[in-house]
Amino acid sequence: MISRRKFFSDAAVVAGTAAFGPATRSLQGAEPIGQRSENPENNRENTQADQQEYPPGEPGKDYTPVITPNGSTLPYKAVDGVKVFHLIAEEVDHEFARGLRAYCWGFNGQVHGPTIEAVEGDRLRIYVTNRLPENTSVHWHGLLVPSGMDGVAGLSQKNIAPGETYKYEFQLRQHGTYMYHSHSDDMTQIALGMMGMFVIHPRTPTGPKVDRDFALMSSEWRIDVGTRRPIPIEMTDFNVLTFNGRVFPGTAPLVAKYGDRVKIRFGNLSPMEHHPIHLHGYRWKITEMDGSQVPEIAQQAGNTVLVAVGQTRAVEFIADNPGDWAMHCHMTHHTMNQMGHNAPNLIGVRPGSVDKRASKLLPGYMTMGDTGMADMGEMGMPVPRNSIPMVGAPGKHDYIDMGGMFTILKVRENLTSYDDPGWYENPPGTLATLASNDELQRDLG
Ligand SMILES: [Cu+2]
Repeated sequence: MISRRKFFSDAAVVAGTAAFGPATRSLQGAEPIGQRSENPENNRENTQADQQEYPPGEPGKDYTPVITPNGSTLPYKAVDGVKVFHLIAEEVDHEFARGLRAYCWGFNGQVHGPTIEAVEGDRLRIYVTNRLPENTSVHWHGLLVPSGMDGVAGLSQKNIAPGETYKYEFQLRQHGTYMYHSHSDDMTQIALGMMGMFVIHPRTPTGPKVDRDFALMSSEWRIDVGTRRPIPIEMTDFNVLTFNGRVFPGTAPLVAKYGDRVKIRFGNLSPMEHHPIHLHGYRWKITEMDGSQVPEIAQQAGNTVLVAVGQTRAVEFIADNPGDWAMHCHMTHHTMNQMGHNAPNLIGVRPGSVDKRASKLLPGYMTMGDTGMADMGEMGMPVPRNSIPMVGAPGKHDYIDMGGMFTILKVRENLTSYDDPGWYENPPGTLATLASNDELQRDLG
C-alpha cells in the first residue's frame, strides 16, 4: 500500500518533471514555497531544493538589498558557489542614543548583529566565533534546516565554548523575514542583545517590486540610571525600548520617495513583551507572517501590527502621502526612556509652598509631574551620568515628547537621495494652528 507521504512526494516529482523539469520544480515561482503547508507531506516536495544547486544570488541583480536603519548587512564571500558568512559573538560598548551607553553582547561589534541577507536556494556556510566569557550557540529562527544545524545548545549541537569557532551549513529552502539569536543561556544572552534579522529573498520574485525595504528588530532592556550593564534577569520593568538597538531620538528615520513601494519587516525578540507597531498617515497590508507570504486576497489592511515575541511580520504600502509620520510601538510605556515605574502620582497636586520650604533643605528642589509629565524631558535639567531623560527631542514645531520604540517615516516628493531630508515643509493650509478669535467667534459663537 502506498502511504500518503509517498504518494505526495512521488506526485510532486512527477508534476515537477512535467512542468519545469526536476531541477527547478521546487523553487520555480515564489508562492509554492512561501505558502508552504503545515502538512509535512506537502512540505516534502520542497526538500527537492536541497539536491539542486543555485548560483549565489547577488544584491542589485537578484534582489533589492534590505535596509537596516542604524544597522548593517553582514558581508559574505562566495567560495565555490557557497556564501560564506562570519559572525563573531562579543561584548559591545553600545550607544542607545546620545547620552546612554551600555556594555551589551552582540555580533561583529554591533547591537544587534548585522542583518543576514541571502536568496532562496543559496547554500550558506556561517562560521560563528565565540568571544564571550561563556558558552554560546546561534539558532536560525524560522529557517527550515537540518536538526543538527538548528543551534539549540545541548539539544542540537554542543555549546560553542569561549574561543571556539563553529561552522553551520545549510541551503535556504524558503524566502521571507526571519531572525537569528543566541540559543545558549538564552535569558542572559537575548537580554544583552544577541540577535539579528535574517532576510531571504525569493529566487523568482513575483508581485510588484519593492523600492524601499526596511528591517526593524524590536527589543527591550532594563538599564538602571547611571549604570552601564543591562540587567538580564529583569522580567517586567523594562525601561529602554528599542528599534534596531536604538531609542528615539537615536533612531534613524525611514526615508522614501513619493510613489515608492515600501516594505517594512518587523521582528521582535524582546525578552518578554509583544509590540503593536503603529504607523501614522498610511494604510498598509500585512504581506508576511513569520516569513510566510500571505496570499493577496487574505492580506489584512490596517495601520497597527502586533508583533509578538518570536514573530516577524512584513507590511507593504505605497508612499503616496508626503510628510513626517510617526511610527512606534503603541504601548505608551514603550515610547519612554528610562522611566521608573514606582513614582507617586502627582498629577493635580498643588505644590503650594512645599517647593519653597523643601528648597531650604534641598537647594533647587521642585515638585515635578504635578501638571503631567510631558515637560520632564524638555526641562533640560542635569541628568545623572550615562542616562537619558524620560522622553523626547526637539522637533520642527515643538518638543517631541516621545522616546523609546519610536521612529519617523519621511516621505517626500522630488528626493534626490535617501539621506535624511530634514523636517517636512507643510503646504499652506495643511498645518494645525492656533484658532483665531474671529474663527472661534464664527464657528463656536
Ligand atoms: Cu511595545
